[in-house]
Formats: sequence, C-alpha cells, structure tokens
Amino acid sequence: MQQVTTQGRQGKMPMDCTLCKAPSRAGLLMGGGGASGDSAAGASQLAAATTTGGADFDSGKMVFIKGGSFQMGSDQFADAQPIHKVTVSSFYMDTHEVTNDQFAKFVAATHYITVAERPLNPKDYPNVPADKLVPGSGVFSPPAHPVPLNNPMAWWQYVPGADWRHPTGPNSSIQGKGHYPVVQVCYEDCLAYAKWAGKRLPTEAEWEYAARAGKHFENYYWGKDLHPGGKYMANNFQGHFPDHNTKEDGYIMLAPIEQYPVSAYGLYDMEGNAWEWCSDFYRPDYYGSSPTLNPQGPKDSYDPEQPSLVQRVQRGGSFLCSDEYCIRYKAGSRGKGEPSSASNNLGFRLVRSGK
Ligand SMILES: [Ca+2]
Ligand SMILES: [Ca+2]
Repeated sequence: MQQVTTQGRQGKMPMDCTLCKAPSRAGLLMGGGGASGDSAAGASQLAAATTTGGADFDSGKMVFIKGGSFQMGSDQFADAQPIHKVTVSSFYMDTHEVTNDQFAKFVAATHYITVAERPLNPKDYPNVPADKLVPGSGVFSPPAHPVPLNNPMAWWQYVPGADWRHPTGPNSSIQGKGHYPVVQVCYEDCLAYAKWAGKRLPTEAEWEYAARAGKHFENYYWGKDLHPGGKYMANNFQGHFPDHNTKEDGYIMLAPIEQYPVSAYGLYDMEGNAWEWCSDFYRPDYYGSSPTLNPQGPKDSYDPEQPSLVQRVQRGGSFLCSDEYCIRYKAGSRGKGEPSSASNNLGFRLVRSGK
C-alpha cells in the first residue's frame, strides 16, 4: 500500500477506480470474490413503470449545448486513447444531477420500484447463499483505520435496505435532502425515469463534449489546476482514503446540487459529487474505432479486467475521488459499472436532442 500511495502522491501512478467505484451487486453479495453471473440481474424486470410524462415533466433545468466538434479522450488513461475528433449534434442537458425531489415526483406518478428495492432472483446470483439475497445496495462504509488499498470490500458493503430513499441503509433518510442527487439508482432505473421525463441518458461523447465546455484541458474540465486560486471546484475526497476524510471541500459524502462553480456551459458537478450513467456500453478499446459523428458506443460490452460482466459507461467521478487515490474524475477519464448495480455515490443526469 505504501508504495502505491507514494507513487500516487507523486502523480506517477495514481490508483485506479476500484477505489471509488462499488463492485457489482453480485460482487458485493459474494464478498468481493467475483462478479460473474450478474449481468442479467434485474434485466427481466424492466419496470412496468412508465407513463411518459413529456417534456419538462421533471422540472429539471436544462441548458442548450450547441453541437460541434472536439477532441475526445485523454493521454492519461489507457481506455481513453487515442484522443480523437468527435462531432456531436446540438442537445439540451440537465444543469445538475437528477435530485431526490425530482425522482420522488417520478415515483409518485408511476409507482416505480427501483431495482435495489426489488426481490433478488436466485437465478441471477447462483453463487450467493439464499439468505443473503435480500433487497439492498452498495454503500461506502469507511473503516476507522488505514487499510491496504487492494481490496475494495474493506470500504464497500452490500447493505440490506439501502435504496434511493435510504442511501446508506435503512436508518438513513433523504428527509431534508430534496436537493441532493438521487443515488442508489441503476441503469434500468435511469431509463425508466428518462422515459417518464421525456428525456434520455447522454451518450458518453455528449457527456464529455458538455463537460469540456469548449476547451481542451488535460487535467481538469475547468483547467490546469485542481484548486485554482485556492478554490474547490468539485466535491471530491481530501485526506487519507478511505479512513480519514478531512472534508476541505465542505462535504464528507454527497453535497446538495450547485455547491461548486458552474461551468462555462452552465453545468454543475460534472466532476465529482455523484457518478453519472451514460447510455454507452463500455469497452476499453472503443476509441480506436469510434465513429466521428455522434458515436453511440460499441454494440456490446467487453472488459478484459472483468470479462464476465456487462458494463455501461459512467462519467465524472464522485465524492470519493482524489488526486492521490482515484483520478477518474479528471478530464477525459472514463468510468464503468454493471447495469443492475447501484451505490451511494452513483446518480445520473439527462439530455434531450434538439436544436
Ligand atoms: Ca468532499
Ligand atoms: Ca457528477
């Protein structure tokens, strides 16, 4: 651990994102031992949710993002290379992560039940003892002492009863947190919400185009320095991961939306706070063959690091990212997650095509 930590502090080889990304639901249920067999979990239950609500049904503020071309990718991440030219059409994007208030409105209108709240099908989790198959989700549960950074199960737990209304478990609540990002939502939940709201998840290319806001910085979407003029630009992690968060940016865990400076395109929290689902499947080699115009992602997912797992792209990092330990919130970096898995640092925002 010491070696890795030291290297990370020198900026040479920061730890990658197993730190701030919860393992898949099956992985958590099996105690982190693996992740096979969960790719279809929940997929057969695509909610009867949804009445389509129509435009602006969720009252989300959107900004117009005029289409154009940009250099997508980053030299700092193997799966974000090569940097390549991409052109996206104009679209509208939510200015902030979808909030608990917005999601509550959707649930009230549709009686939608999120994947984390549903009974688990033993067929989807063949290697998990039946008594462990209770509704719940992944929760960041930091230890009180430093731990080796090679086992995410030291700080991630499957918590029965954790869901969007109880983000860290049955004793937690979103009371008074209407303006916090909704979390504990998986890919399928986002699709159901999007259908109701008359919107859709962004493609990965749209997300990065919007985050870059007309500039190309290698380090951060806002520029070269992490704290320009001493200012905190995003809700990330300061201190010693995972046991000691010094909270210099004001928040140990999630922050309400719009607490940090807005981007040149009028967007908040594209970096940090909650990870955000994108519509694309994840493949680390996709940029080598990505089309130039409005890329939609590969037709399926494959990740040599987790070959049995279907994964979708997630972007922007969360309150658990830091320059010392997990840098997947930096400009051009990519995240990934199993579509039926959720956690208390994972949310979403939506877009709508338009001129
Ligand atoms: Ca923070
Ligand atoms: Ca975010």
